[in-house]
Amino acid sequence: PLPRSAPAVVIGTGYGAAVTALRLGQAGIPTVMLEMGQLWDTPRPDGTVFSDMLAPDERAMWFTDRTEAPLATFLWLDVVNRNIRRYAGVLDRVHYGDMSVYLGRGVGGGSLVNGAMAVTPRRDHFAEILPGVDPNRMYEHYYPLANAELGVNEVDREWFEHCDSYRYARLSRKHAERAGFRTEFVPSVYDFEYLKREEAGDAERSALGSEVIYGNNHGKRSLDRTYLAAALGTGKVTIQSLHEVRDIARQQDGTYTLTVRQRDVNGNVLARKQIDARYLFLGAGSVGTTELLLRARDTGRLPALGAEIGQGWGTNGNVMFGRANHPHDVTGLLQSGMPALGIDNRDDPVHPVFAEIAPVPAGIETWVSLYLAITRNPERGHFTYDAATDSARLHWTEAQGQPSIDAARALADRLNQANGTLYRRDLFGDTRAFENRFTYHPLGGAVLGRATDLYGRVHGYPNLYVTDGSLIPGSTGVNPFVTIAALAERNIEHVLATDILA
Ligand code: FAE
Repeated sequence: PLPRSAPAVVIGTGYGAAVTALRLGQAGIPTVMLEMGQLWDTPRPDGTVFSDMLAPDERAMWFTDRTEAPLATFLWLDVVNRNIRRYAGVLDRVHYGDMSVYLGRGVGGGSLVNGAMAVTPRRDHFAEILPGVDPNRMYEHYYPLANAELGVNEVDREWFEHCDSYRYARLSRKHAERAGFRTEFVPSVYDFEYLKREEAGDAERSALGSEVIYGNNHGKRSLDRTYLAAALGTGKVTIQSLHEVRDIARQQDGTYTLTVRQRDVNGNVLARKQIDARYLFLGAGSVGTTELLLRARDTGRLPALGAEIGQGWGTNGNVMFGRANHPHDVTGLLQSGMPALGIDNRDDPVHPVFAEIAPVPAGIETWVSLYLAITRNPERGHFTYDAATDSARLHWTEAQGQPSIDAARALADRLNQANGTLYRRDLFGDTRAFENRFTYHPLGGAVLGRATDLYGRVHGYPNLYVTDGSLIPGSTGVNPFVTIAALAERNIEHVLATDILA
């Protein structure tokens, strides 16, 4: 049961939240974590906790009647998605007009559904996005710390060169080299030794079993196996799943009172509860944290929250595209769902791009080379609170996604010219070659140094902290979770020493 009060409450169980809870627990602070999604630890009779991408069931998505995969169609056919029952599934796609945001739901947040790519940004990019943070300490201490705790590993290069799992990546590398581009190996929190055993037939298939965005049954070091397991191991941290925080208010004495809605996996409301906290940490992700703060401000519960709440949001320049390969260039029937290689054209002065070589784990030869490009789109959106729906509304137009397309096109055109190939126009529902109407990497909304001080303390409210991707102003230049974790490590160390243990 939910206690009536706790010294510290952490909202969410994603990267920022998990790091924060571990360090609070180690410092001996009793901490309650509140997570709206479910705890994914109970296998069905067939042994699976999650469903795969080829036969998704209700576990795949958060309260929707049909799955909504990023590749909407194949040969323009609606063969990708499935009707499902409404249920507290693991992947959410939140729609805001011209933009939709993919999010993980469950104990572990985005770590349950993500591609496991654990990339540390270049120092110059980090210094550019977070100028108030000492990069020396980040690169000497907090990045290595986060990488170690997350269990980041690298693919065996020798195995990579002849395995079946990454034939698709080697093909894209060949095409990239022909176009004069460099590729770079991508570290991962998927256990590459496990992947080797999958390919050898010695282990249950997960990355090789078309599992990724709807969760992995094996092989992935998601947060429930790393930071959250360690946090629970301190004996000071508890996690309440299927508990969604709706409102945050503050008492005269500075205590925060949260209103929490408990639901079952079918969405039935079981109870409304309250919990008081002396220290409150928001780790509900860019979208979740921003919505909670906007609602608190605009309903008058935390009226001193400033105009910076909701600002500085970006897509990390995400844009997806596919190329049509020649018949002799096969990508392979077996494709690891976990990318291991990216095209690194970040030095391009006009269109810097880091393009992950993504799998199409369809189980058939598709002749598609797929990419998720991360571009430096300077456009920023913002959120406002909509009283009618009691939710946050994102202001972002399709035109704001155009710089991402321009950058990706510069790279992709060169790939196609050098290889005599064309775009695939059958993948995104219509005939577009570039899909920029969704993001996997929502960032911003409560930006460090603007909505908060340089350690995530929310302006105007003592003992209220932001710990997650909302601190980062719209871009990391690479996949963001290592940066979110490392920044959370930095901030909680300072907050513990200065505000809590002092
Ligand atoms: P996040 O992980 O989103 O966790 C927030 C948690 O809070 C979630 O569990 C929510 O359910 C919960 N929550 C929200 N609102 C409430 C509320 N009101 N009450 C209670 N709980 C709440 O936050 N990044 C990489 O670096 N590499 C990748 O390979 C990669 N691939 C991705 C693939 C997919 C399909 C997706 C969706 C994302 C991917 N990402 C990847 C992004 C990465 O997962 C994301 O940046 C982080 O998970 C964000 O971490 P946060 O701590 O901000």
